[in-house]
Amino acid sequence: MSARSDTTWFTHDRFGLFVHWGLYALPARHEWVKNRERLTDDQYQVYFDHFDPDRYDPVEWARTAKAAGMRYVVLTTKHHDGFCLWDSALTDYKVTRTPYGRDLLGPFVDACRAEGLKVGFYYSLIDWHHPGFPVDGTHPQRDDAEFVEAAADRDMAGYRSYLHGQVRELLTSYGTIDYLFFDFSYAGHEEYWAGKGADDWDAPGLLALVRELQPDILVNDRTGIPGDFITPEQYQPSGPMTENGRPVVWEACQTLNGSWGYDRDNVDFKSADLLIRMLVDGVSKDGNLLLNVGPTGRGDFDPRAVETLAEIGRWMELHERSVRGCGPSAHEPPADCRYTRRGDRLYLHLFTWPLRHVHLPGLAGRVRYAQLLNDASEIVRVEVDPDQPAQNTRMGGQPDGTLTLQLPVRRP
Ligand code: FHN
Repeated sequence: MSARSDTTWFTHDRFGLFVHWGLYALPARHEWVKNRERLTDDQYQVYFDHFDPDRYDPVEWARTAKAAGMRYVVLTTKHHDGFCLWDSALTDYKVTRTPYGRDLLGPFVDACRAEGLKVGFYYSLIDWHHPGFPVDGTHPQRDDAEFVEAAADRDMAGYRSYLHGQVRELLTSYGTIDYLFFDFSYAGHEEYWAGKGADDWDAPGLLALVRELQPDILVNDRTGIPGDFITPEQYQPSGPMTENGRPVVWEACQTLNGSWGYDRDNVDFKSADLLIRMLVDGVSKDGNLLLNVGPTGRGDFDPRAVETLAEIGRWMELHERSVRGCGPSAHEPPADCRYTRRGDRLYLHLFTWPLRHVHLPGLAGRVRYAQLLNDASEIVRVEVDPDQPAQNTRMGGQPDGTLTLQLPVRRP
């Protein structure tokens, strides 16, 4: 078990930006395009030969993230296709050999730091390009016998050494890195593939290396052994998450439209309203939200993503204090509501509207003042006096210590 880092900044910040960017931005139809369409290295090479993101502007990325209320940014340094966004000494399959010709990570790190954002790297354990990696379980469609035999003869030990070497490069070339998202371990599947997990990566050795090089870094759980936080993907846990009965730090990662990489023709974007609810829901359950954008092959954020993040930012301008530094409340909220709490402040989030009243069990006599966050206008409390049940009922209160709030007709 590797020592765990201090997660205070992480559970304070609550909201981060995930960026999936690489060669797959050019086909622009999902970051798994090489797998899903069974593209050979030669067929995929065309994207390498035309990768030249002339509009790449990590300062703009960082400012967009910050304006949305995000306080850390996680960029794919290498995804499953094996393409490296930095000048790795261990491979030629890297951005400095493409027409773009320059390191992408250094400017990204500098831009995030300049905006006061924490820096995160994503690194794929899976590598469909490296000759040593047995491309087995990551090609679920490729169940043909000769494929499985071919996978069996790969030099996994050689790949493991490459993997550790690249992680060393990433954690020694760009100063302090705050967060590391490894991706991902997967179980075997009967006759199809052997699967890959902690033993294949030498996860204990890998995490020991990570903590030696970056003692304060936060590492996720996807090497196959526990890290500093767990990573529910594209779903919201039903409550605070635990491991062996103990609360664990967690972060849900979500796409805007079901694709992590830029997916030009996918119009199925989640609304800002839904994403804000996911953020609030997560905080109410002591979790974070890592929301993803897939930049285009020229380096721009998808304009649809920019608008969604801007709308979230407008909400955060007025409501940030109900998310930042907040966590769960011991009180059970009413249906379609969430509580977030920070110190003696309790924030009630109403997921349905309009309502004339909302009844808050167990809070009678415990709330000194209630206000709307957007304009600080008072919300009238209908106090409940257990000694005057008749009075309470007439005033719309409940004789069970429930606090009733009278809500404005106009939605804030
Ligand atoms: O296969 C990847 C996927 O492309 C994406 O990077 C997500 C992000 O968490 N992780 C894997 C799927 O779980």
